Parts: sequence; C-alpha cells; structure tokens
Amino acid sequence: MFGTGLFGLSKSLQAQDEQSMPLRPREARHGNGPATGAFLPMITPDVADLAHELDGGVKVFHLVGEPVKRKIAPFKTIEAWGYNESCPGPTIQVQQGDRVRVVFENRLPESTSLHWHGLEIPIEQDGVPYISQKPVAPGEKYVYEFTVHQEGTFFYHAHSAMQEMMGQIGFFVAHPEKDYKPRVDHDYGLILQEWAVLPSNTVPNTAAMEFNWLTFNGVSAPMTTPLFARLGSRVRLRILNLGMDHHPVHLHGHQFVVTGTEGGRAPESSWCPMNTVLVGVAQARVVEFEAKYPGAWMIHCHLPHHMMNSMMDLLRDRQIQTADQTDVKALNQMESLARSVPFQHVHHAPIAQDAEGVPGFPQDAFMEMGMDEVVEKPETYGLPKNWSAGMMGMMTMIRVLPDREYDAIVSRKKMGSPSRQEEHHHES
Ligand SMILES: [Cu+2]
Repeated sequence: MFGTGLFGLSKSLQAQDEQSMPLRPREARHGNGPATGAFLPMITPDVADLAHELDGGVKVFHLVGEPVKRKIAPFKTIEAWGYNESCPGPTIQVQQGDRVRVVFENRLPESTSLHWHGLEIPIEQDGVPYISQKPVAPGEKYVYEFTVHQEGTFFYHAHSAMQEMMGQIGFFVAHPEKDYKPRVDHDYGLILQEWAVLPSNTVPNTAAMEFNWLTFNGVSAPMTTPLFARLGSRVRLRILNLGMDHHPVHLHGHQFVVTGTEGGRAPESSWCPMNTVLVGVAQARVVEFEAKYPGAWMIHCHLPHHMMNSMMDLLRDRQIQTADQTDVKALNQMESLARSVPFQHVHHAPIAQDAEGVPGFPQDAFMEMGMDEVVEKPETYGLPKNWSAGMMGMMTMIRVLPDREYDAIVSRKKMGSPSRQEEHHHES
C-alpha cells in the first residue's frame, strides 16, 4: 500500500483525493467544509491536507509539532521533525477572508513557534520567539488566530533555522475570494527540501552545507507520486522552497507562465513564457500551463546534483566515483543491494565493450536503480517498464493523459482507497 506515502496518517489528516475525481464543473467543487465559497483544492502529492472544524465563523485547525519518521526512499527512512506525523507538515487550505485559528501543540523536545510566512497579520501572531511571543515550551499549547485578507501561496514554518532544516514547514494556501482567471482544472503543490544524512545515519545534519538527499514533498524520486492531468486541461503548479539552495525547476514538453509568487497573484501583463523557474529560498513560484501534449513529462530541479541523490550511505563501498569500477563489480553490488533493501533490480543501460578503457568512465552508468514494483501506485499505472530507473532526487513527473488513460488512473485510485471515498461530497 503506498497511498499518500505517509506513515500512519492521523485522523486529523484528511486524505486528498480530489485528484481522483474526474473533472466536473467548477461549481460542484468545495474545500474541506462549508467555506465561504467554492474553490478547487490544491493537491499536495505525498502529503495530506489538515482538516478543520468550525467554531462560529472561525476555521479551527489543530497542528502538532513533533518528530516524524519519514520514508524518503523505499530503502531510506530519516528521523525528521514535522507536524501531525507528516514531514513536510499537512497542507492548510483556506479562503481569502477566512478567520483562522490554529491551535498549536509542541511535542518537540525543545521550544518552538509557528511563523506564517507572507501573511499580513498582527505582530502578536507573527511567531518569532522573544520578539512577538514567548517560545512555546515542550508540552505547551499556543493559539494563533488571524483573518486572512490575502490570496496566494503561503507557508508555515518554525522560526528557528535548525528546526526548518529538520523539516518543519507546510503549505498555507489562501484561495482567492473570486476565481483566478483563467481557471485551472488541476492545482498541485510541491515543497522542495534537501537533507544531509551521513552514511549509516538517520538524523539530518542540519549544520551541513552539502546535501545528499533531495525531496519533493518529503520523498525522493522515483517515490514521488506522479502528478496527472487530463489532456487539454489547464494546470497550476505551486512550488515552494525552504532549504539552503535555490532550485531551478524545469518542466518538460510545455511552456508555462509564472502567475504568482509568495506574495500572491501576479498581473497578467507580467506573465511570459518559460519552462524553468528559479525558486529561491523562502520563495514560492506559481506557474500555469495548458497540458497540451500527452506523455509523462518530467518536473525536476535542474541542478545536476539535485537530479540524483548521493547514495553514499546506500552504496557503501561504491560511493560515487569515476574510477576503478567494472561492469561485473557494479552488477554484483547492485544485486546484493537489491537483496538487502529490498528492491527489484533491473539491469542498467548498455555500456560499450571498451567502456572501462575510456577515461572518466563510469558516469551515469550503474546509477540507475529500477524499482518499478516497489514504488508502484495507481498514478504509475501504464508507465513504461523500468521508468523508475530514470528518476532520482528532486524529480517528479506530470502525466498528461487522454480521457481513457486518465479515467483508468482515477478508477485505480478509487479501488485503492475505498474508505477514503466516503469523505467525498462531490457528485456529478
Ligand atoms: Cu535544486
């Protein structure tokens, strides 16, 4: 069972399967409850939404800061910190104009606070230890409450640098009172993070400046759940970065326009065609595009070292190297690795007969670790054999699918998560 890719979803987390529903008129869509209006919820692949309850007119969320074991690859689990058993934390979605209360509980071993990045709220709600509030001690609760007058892609995070690097961040999306124009059919969010986890370790080294694990929404490719869109639909993608590096995020096969930043919607006069957007630290970039061309199109950070993970803890005696490697040796290592982790081993791409005599060899040879079966989920249905060998690090894909294939994935998702369907009130 892969589902959302999270360990033990708590009941406070509401699974996101808007994605599993076929496209239908916008008027039929609603958020988590009786919001002030209808909006198309954003999907955060591999991360759940945070449900809320209503108290009078106030949307009340319960957020718990705590240590989280996060499986970032089929064979690698790290001990991060996050919220509500999730890292990154669950996605909060509200609507412009909402009054929001977040009851925060600190189950970390040290003091913390919650900062609402980009929101124009009173200073008492700003979440900076000692400046705007007393730090929230372990075991304590703290209540944040404010009115959201903005629209856009914001986020919450601990206002402590090392806690940020332990993973303490989550989306806070404020949907506009009135739909953006043009409307989109799919809305996806990706949080970019990087981790330094030394060999044989599980706890990120938050003082490191070099990172060996790169994740979208807390998982590395090919474990990232593919995005999917109906051919001909319009797609919004919100990309959020909180780490030590800036990430140029590239989309294959389509041009997009940047329609917003961490400050909200951008005027249409500023939109220009691109296919790579630099997402700086603490920034969000919102892009939109028409899903015109069928296929499985990569979305990835284009920094070469972020298109892979440095698997030094995994490969043991074969760390990344460019010498003293033979085909036979590499295959033996891959096979023993596949037995020990375990994943399914698919033979790597061919090499030349005289490869070992060529200076510089190997580079990408032997890097491919096919693991289709181990990362299989409804969203991977129908991908070509060994697709997973082409995906590493900060990488996912958007599958642009004609009706029949789109519907096949939707129905597989439904079959895979029958219990979650009960939460839906969308009927066509
Ligand atoms: Cu990057």
